[in-house]
Amino acid sequence: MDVEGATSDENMIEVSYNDLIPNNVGLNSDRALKRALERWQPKFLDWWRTMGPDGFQEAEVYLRTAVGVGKGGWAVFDYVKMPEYRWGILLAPKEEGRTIPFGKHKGEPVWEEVPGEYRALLRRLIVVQGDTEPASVEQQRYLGKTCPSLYDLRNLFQVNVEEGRHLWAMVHLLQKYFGRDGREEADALLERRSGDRDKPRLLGAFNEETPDWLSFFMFTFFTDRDGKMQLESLAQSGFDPLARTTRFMLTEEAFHMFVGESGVGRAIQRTCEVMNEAGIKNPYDVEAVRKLGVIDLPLIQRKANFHIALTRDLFGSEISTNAATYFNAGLKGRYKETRIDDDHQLKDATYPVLRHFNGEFFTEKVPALSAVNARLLDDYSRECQGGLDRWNKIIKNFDIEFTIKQPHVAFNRNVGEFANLHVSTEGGVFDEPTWTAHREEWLPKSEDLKYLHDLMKQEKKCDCFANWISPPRHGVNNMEGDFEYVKLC
Ligand code: BYC
Repeated sequence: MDVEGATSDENMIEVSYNDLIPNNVGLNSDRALKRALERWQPKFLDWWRTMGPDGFQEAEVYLRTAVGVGKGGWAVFDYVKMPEYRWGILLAPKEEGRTIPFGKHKGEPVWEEVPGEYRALLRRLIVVQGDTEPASVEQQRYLGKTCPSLYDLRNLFQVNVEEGRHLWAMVHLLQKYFGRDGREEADALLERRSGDRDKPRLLGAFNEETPDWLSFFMFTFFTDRDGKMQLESLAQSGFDPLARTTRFMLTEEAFHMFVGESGVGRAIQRTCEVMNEAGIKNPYDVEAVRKLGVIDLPLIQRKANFHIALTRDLFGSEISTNAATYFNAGLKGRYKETRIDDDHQLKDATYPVLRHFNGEFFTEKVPALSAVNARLLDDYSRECQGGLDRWNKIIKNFDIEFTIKQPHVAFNRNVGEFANLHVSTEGGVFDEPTWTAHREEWLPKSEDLKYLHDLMKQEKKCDCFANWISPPRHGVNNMEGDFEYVKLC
């Protein structure tokens, strides 16, 4: 791949690809950091080879690599073997004169070094963020074996290598700013394993399996969107290296959500097409729909219910002293903080939070500072709805009566306000046995998972797609339909 050295485009001049570790952080002038990262690199590659995509390490994949951090043209596309991907350390350009945009230090110049009093808090935030990146690669490790097309296989690998780059981004912060404990944390990021009882990943959703491609698309739609919201909140940080790092990560994140939204959309499209051709009007005639080898809409709804609830847990408790501390300290802001019209300190502000008491839901105005997580979750739900509306439009175009909905916010939660409740997708509060008796109406059941498992067969001919999914509207980087996205060896 031709990304040697700096290019003449003004958007790309900052990134050096001649170095062992591509970077725009002047690594050559910081020998201690360079050595630490070069020591970590073989451990990362070892992890990638053992925990990255299983069976595809030698395949040539048509991947994009970030080569600049400017507004236009920041990536190149070419065939790469994944272990040879140029994982780089890229920070968004520095904004001269930037001040801390929120919290008790609002208006002070941003920090270039870690403030001693916030060292532990910052390290925790960076470690939690960093832990999710390799976790998702581990979760998606076996999906290549059942890819519905080479186009989708390539997109999976693109997502995987970029999650790997996001891990590098967090490791750079840990090693540059946190000394010996930062180096230890960087090593531990490669030692925990998704789903491992003894050394699990830190957050719940990252220990779940991603057993099939519908799960993968749901994960990239719902869970990567949490990633986007959390990164956006960290991009507001008064610790400028974290803000600049996460700002650049966000440019890559958009593609991951595209993979999710378009993937589920293409599955819906195909189901509706096939139902129409066969003259099936009733989406609940699951047996007839499954006979045609596509995914019935009620199953898509159950999968969505599962992934939404799991992802909502990633926002932490709706009312959280941790979140208040992060905000007050200027470490983690709200979504699009600088566009919010208030004092950015939340001195007297309140925020309405949905709560529960004795079988009843009610809204309570609580100090806005303690409701930062609740607000982010509300922003998230609004954003998700946009995607659901687009999926529903596909269904409507086929004249099929079915609407994919977000379940009630208290449905199937394990973290926060509603953790110990048994709530239906419609918001009914039940005792545990009643809830369990209805569980299979709301969440995928074992026969659903078996059906999906049996449906997913690898399709590796160029321009061919598994029966359950429609082709995309456009190829990657405008490539024609018969383009060989992955050269399998
Ligand atoms: N599972 O006050 P609380 C992404 C812990 S995704 C297990 O409720 P807080 C990506 C919490 O750590 C985005 N434990 O919540 C997507 C705390 O423990 P400690 C990842 C959980 O702290 C796809 C305790 O419960 N980034 O990037 O306000 C592919 C009480 O905490 C969970 C971030 O999350 C859970 N679900 O908020 C690849 C941003 N939830 O400290 C990548 C960084 C909470 O008492 N992290 N706990 O031992 C944060 O901002 C916050 O840590 C959280 C939690 C939002 C996660």
